[in-house]
Amino acid sequence: MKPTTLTRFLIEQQREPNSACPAELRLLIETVARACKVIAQAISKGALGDVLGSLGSENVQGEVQKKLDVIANDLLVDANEWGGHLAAMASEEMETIHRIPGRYPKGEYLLLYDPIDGSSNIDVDLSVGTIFSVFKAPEGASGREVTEADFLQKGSEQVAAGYAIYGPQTMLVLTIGTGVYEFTLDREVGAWRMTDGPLRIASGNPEVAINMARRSQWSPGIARYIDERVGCVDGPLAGQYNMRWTGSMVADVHRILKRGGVFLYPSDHTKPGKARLRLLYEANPMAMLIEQAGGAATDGRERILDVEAIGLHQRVGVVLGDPEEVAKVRELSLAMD
Ligand code: AHM
Ligand code: MG
Repeated sequence: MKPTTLTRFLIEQQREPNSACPAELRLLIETVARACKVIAQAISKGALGDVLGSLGSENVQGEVQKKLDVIANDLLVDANEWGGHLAAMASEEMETIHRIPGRYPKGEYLLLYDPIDGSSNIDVDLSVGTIFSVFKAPEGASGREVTEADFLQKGSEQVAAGYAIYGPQTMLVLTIGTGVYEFTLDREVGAWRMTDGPLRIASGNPEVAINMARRSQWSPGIARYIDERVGCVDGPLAGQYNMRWTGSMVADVHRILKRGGVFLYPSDHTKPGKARLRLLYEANPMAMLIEQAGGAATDGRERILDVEAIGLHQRVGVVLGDPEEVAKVRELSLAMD
């Protein structure tokens, strides 16, 4: 049997009673997926396409922009602004929101994305990805100018979330709130074909993903959790766990969705409010995917999807994956921090 395509999957979801996928959302997801194909094409050309290296510019967060950060951002803007399904969009690479130009019709959705997640891996041919999140614009936004405040919704309000991963295979992993599905890009025909789903996070896989170089910034609870498993503390768990860290959240989350384990990028305990990952276009969409696959996603203590959004580029600590491991982190954090 031929695997279902993304298009067919979405149309069938649209036909469900009380569908989570109205036609406009389907068009939006297909547009993002199409842009990801073009991004995949650019990435795969590498030096031959003159897309590697840095631009010398910085984004709003003071990070040096890679050529591909900007190429992918522009591709997503160009693909999404004319279709009539969006009210506005926002990205890691744009200081403020991108409103739909007056010459195009406006739709009812808000799109947020990280065009290239794991940028530091681009030039060394390791996996990178595109992460996206979709909200509905608040009631009444269609009759006025969309503002940044319209994007400051809780993650639990997301109507869709997903990522494309540009690895040995190019894949799209998607949820519209009805489970998590994986599609592999069939390059010969240009179609996304379903290759797995609904995904369920395996329990009990002793694999931890964390950047050990940030140890001095961890809270005592996080340090204890790691030390007991992969550190130098003797105890029943010593030697039982393995560690993986790719430097691409997309790749680490993909591994967790496929075979379990836990991912941690905690906030900086020494500097209140400081963290690495962004809430609206990194933590929220990954949290929705992880929860939809039976996992848990917290900032160490509280559910990410309940975190109040106060800024477009707000950062947050992230602990996600196997719900039992996430619960252990929470327990230690509550007891020790
Ligand atoms: P980016 O979107 O600018 O690439 O940053 C996010 C990435 C995540 O993919 C990854 O988990 C993390 O940053 C790696 O950070 P570090 O270099 O501190 O290990
Ligand atoms: Mg990122």
